[in-house]
Amino acid sequence: MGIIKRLMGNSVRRHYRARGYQVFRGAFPKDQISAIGDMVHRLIPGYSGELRRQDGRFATNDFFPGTTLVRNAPLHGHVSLGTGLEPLSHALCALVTSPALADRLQALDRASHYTVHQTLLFLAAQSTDFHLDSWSLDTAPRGFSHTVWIPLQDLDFRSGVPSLVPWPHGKVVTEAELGLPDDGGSRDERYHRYHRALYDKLMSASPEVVTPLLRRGDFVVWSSLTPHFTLPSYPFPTERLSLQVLIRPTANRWGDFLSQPYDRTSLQLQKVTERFSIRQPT
Ligand SMILES: O=C(O)CCC(=O)C(=O)O
Ligand SMILES: [Fe+2]
Repeated sequence: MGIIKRLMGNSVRRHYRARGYQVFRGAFPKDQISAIGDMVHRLIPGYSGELRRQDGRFATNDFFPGTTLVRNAPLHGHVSLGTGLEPLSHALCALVTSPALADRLQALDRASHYTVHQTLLFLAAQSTDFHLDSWSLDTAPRGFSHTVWIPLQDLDFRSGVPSLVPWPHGKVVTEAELGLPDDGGSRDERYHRYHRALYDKLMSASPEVVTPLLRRGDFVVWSSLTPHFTLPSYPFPTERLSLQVLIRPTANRWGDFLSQPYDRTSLQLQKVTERFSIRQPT
């Protein structure tokens, strides 16, 4: 590796460690991103079949009332979508297993192989509440899995974009530290209780947040423990083509915020390139 590349690697690594997120500009060819965005826009809203959705179930498009804006985001589109959507699925797979992505993740954590656990294809702006992605996927110990968030069109402050609370990498605030019981209640209750308490704690310190305004070819990555939420879009609802990818370094064991570790499905890994494997959905 050349000296310039190594120095740049060191500076993004330091930034990621200190702040728990990193913006990469011009990482992917604009044409590649535009082509995917066009396909999504052209193929998904008019698709009448069932696709796997964010909740894991198969369902047809659910539109915001009176619009053609799809609100139930397709899940794992990089593995498969419906008949006729194969070119889109291949393009998503190529994007999330690209050397361009591996190079940039490697600049953050120096891992040599990554496993893609999940993709979510958002067609419309989300209204995601304050949360940590660790509750969906994390490594064991926590903090080393990444969320890669890739806009598939140019976005601005009205687009309903994710916003991040800068967060030291690997910093865990436990339920106990928030004064919460760590065994009472269902997972759902614990999720809501935890995030409410963490939110209150952060708000009491008047935090500054970071809202990257990304263009085609850029992406942002944040760590599993970095708190974030979605800003409102104007108008609402609005089209906002984007891809969320949950990725971990393959060498790390994995689980989620509560289950440390949990990795009982390692058998379902499929190596797709020298640097990426994909976890097959169950
Ligand atoms: O797409 C968004 O607005 C945020 C979604 C989110 O929380 C995530 O990708 O982890
Ligand atoms: Fe998230």
